[in-house]
Amino acid sequence: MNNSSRRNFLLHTSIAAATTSLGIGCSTTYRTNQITNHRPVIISTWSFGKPANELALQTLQDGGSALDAVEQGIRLVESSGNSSVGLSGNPNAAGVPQLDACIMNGPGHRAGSVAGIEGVVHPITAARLVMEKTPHVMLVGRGARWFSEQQGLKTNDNAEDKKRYESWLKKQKQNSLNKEINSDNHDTVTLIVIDKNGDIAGGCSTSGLSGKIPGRVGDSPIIGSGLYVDNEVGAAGATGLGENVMRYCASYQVVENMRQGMSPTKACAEAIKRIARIDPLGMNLGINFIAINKRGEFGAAGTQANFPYSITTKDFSEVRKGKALSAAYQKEGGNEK
Ligand code: SD4
Repeated sequence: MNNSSRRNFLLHTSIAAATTSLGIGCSTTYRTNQITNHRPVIISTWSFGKPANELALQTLQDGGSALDAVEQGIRLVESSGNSSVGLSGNPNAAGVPQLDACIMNGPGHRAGSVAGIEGVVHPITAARLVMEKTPHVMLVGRGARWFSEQQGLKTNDNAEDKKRYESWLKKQKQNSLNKEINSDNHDTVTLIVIDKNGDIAGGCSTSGLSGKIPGRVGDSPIIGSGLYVDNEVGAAGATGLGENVMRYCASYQVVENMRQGMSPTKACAEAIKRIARIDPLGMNLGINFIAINKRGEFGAAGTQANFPYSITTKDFSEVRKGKALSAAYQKEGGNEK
């Protein structure tokens, strides 16, 4: 395909995708008297999510959609020099940061993702463009990079910073590839927004496990694993060892738990307990979840003690601790009664 026919293909397919999505719209099953005045609410993983939440809130206040807010918030983390998000993220075993990201919009139940993408400054925007401009959900590797370039996204191939790689290598040299999978060498920004009308959007962005085998893809770009949004019920997202999330479609499970009536914190905790009952690792999973329901109630839980998550509303913006399942109970959880 030459460049112009490729462009035509993308244009044609984006029209097809837009047309298809018009027919899929979800209607809410929540009665209006269940809606509280919590909204808008923005929740994200880790303390570095707080400035991202605040930018997301500003985006809403400036008239942007929940989806715009998610994208802007995550872009901030991607360009903040974070060691596990964006091109400043830790490299894989070949010295290259390979990035994963996804985005999901509640209205229309649409999603886009990129995995194993190299040299693209804002993978979250690439994921959004996959959702909006193609009939596909996921693009990987060189194809994802090619598509990003076609869409005019900023690239930077100097991210393979030799010094950074060497210093990282020095720290890692006593570890085998398997040993490197631990809770100290990875973090993901997962950010979820519910706007004042109750529409929900979410996204994830990460460089994944540092020192991963090139081509390894984690849970973050996998819809239902690292993130799931259901505009009728709520949304959930993950951070931690992707291998222990993606084998259980865990974010989907958290949302389904909320559908059954569980609060967000309980929904996260029960999903983890369910995995731990089956998994040979037991509670030693290295996984954490955030969740929000249609009413704007939020919560978090993880196998990590003191898992920090960030929460922002028009009244406050702060870092809280998720409910810890494998450590002594502390004052944790969300805002549910
Ligand atoms: C992954 N879940 O690639 C990501 C990494 C992460 O906290 O979230 N770390 O497995």
